[in-house]
Amino acid sequence: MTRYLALLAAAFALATSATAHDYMQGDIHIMKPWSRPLPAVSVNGAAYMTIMNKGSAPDRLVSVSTPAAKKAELHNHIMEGGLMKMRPVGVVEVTPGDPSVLQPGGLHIMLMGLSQPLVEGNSFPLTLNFERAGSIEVEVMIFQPEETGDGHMKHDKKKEGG
Ligand SMILES: [Cu+2]
Repeated sequence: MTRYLALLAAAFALATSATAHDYMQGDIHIMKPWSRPLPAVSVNGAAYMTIMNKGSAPDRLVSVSTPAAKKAELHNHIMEGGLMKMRPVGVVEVTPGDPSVLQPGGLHIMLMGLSQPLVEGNSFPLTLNFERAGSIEVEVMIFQPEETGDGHMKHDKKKEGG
């Protein structure tokens, strides 16, 4: 009986940590940091999340770092001559009442020079440095997102050259 209860408690803790995957520090609220699983041969990856500012003063995400990659950069996708291209951005503005959504095809955290394969079900730590809220460490969950079918995530891989 005691053993059963212990197992139940462990299962509950696991379920809770998997669903409540949010982080709060100061006015900053970070929701569901995630990354796509990638084969071991992949050099670069990307991390996504939603960042909300619950305060009244604007904040800015100024840099990121992770032991999972040699270098982590803030990137955006822009259309240039009919092609989607990635460009580093200096900072990500986090405006009160206007969530900053990092997602495939848009703003993202570029992981350059992966130090480990991104295996589905695993996770890795990522530190986000904000101008006002300071440093926030989150755990990035690795999973394959369900296809949403809205089409805006699509890349033209032939034109982009990979
Ligand atoms: Cu990028």
